[in-house]
Amino acid sequence: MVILGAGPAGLVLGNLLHANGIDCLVLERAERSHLHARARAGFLAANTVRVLARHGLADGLLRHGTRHAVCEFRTEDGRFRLDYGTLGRGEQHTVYPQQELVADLLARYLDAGGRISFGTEALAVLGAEGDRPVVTVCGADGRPGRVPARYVAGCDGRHGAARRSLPPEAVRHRRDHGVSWLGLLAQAPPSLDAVGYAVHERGLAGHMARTPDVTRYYLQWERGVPAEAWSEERVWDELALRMRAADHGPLRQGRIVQRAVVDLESDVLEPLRYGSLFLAGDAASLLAPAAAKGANLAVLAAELLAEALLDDLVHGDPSGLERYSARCLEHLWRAQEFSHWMVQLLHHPSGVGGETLFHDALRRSRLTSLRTSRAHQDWFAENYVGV
Ligand code: RFL
Repeated sequence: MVILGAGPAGLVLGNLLHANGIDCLVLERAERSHLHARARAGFLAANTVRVLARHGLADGLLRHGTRHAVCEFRTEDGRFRLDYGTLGRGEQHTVYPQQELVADLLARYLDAGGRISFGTEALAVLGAEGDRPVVTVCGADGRPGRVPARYVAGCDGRHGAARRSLPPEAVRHRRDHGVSWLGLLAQAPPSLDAVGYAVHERGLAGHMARTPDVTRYYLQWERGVPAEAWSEERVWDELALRMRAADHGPLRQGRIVQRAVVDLESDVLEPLRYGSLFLAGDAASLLAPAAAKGANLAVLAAELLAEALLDDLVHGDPSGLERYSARCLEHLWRAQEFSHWMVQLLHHPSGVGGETLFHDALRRSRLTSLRTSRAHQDWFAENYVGV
């Protein structure tokens, strides 16, 4: 079994297969130190924690993660909080930085004797339509190589080799939300005890705790403007303005240690199986980060794929592999639908004229409904924490 990519999807899959006696090789383009430092997600859904705990992969996050169950909306019509841990299914997030999770999964896999080749870039998956595919690679020494496989799991993200190797008939459902964010990591404690979404006429500002000393902020950002364009002072001023700090309390500032522009795009590949090649995680579907779902779906897909592969490789039953794509797509589309709804909730539509006014009034009405309707709040909570 060859797994492309050592992110959450590839490492959960590798751990599950290796623990059940399947020989795996993970090919990872980056060095290990880079994976330990790559800060991305942080909010893990209750089901993600259950999946990881079920397979003994949750020790670190259960020990060091923190529980989170409140979000606060700040809008032109005032402020309201949703205690989503008491709504819907009564589930909470566990906040645990993605790079810590990846470090835990890597350590577990390597300690158990799993094989991984760092600094090795997969270039293409050849012969996926048959049952003896080959992965072409560029090794750490720069030399080309060929790695034969029985099955290949494409867990190498949206720009990986798995996607590039798909046949022309592969369908990519795609949506550009027309919005960009400047994602920031600040060396500063959280400013509020909730996820903060400030919907402002100048654009969204977001606040998400990561650790007691590190906080993620987002600023809606003009597309094409480089991440470094603003000074730290200007960034903090703008965050304070959009988060209405003058009314609701100051932000706890600190050094900005990471900046990246994210264009909000979503896509879904269909199907998720091409002969011996399977897609999981961001390689299968990219989710706009508005609803913090990507890493959660990556873990879920990895478990679904591991179950199907084990049925085939251990019990000789290939029916799970035939069902994998449909099962996974059902979860992906539900998450995409909620994520799309969140994008529309959180941003003023761009443009001028009657159509823009119409969409903006809808957005306001959605926020009112979310503030006042218990049924709507239950729906929100179930989808916000659920995968
Ligand atoms: P990853 O994590 O991108 O890992 C893919 C791995 O593949 C390697 N790779 C290759 N290796 C070999 N050959 C090649 N040709 C290769 N090409 C790539 C890469 O080096 C990498 O190690 O994909 P995976 O496993 O599918 O996991 C997906 C998640 O990382 C992603 O969905 C989340 O980070 C999205 N996301 C969030 N998700 C959440 O569930 N909760 C959150 O709070 C959350 N916050 C975020 C996010 C994503 C963000 N960015 C960067 C868009 C916040 C941000 C800012």
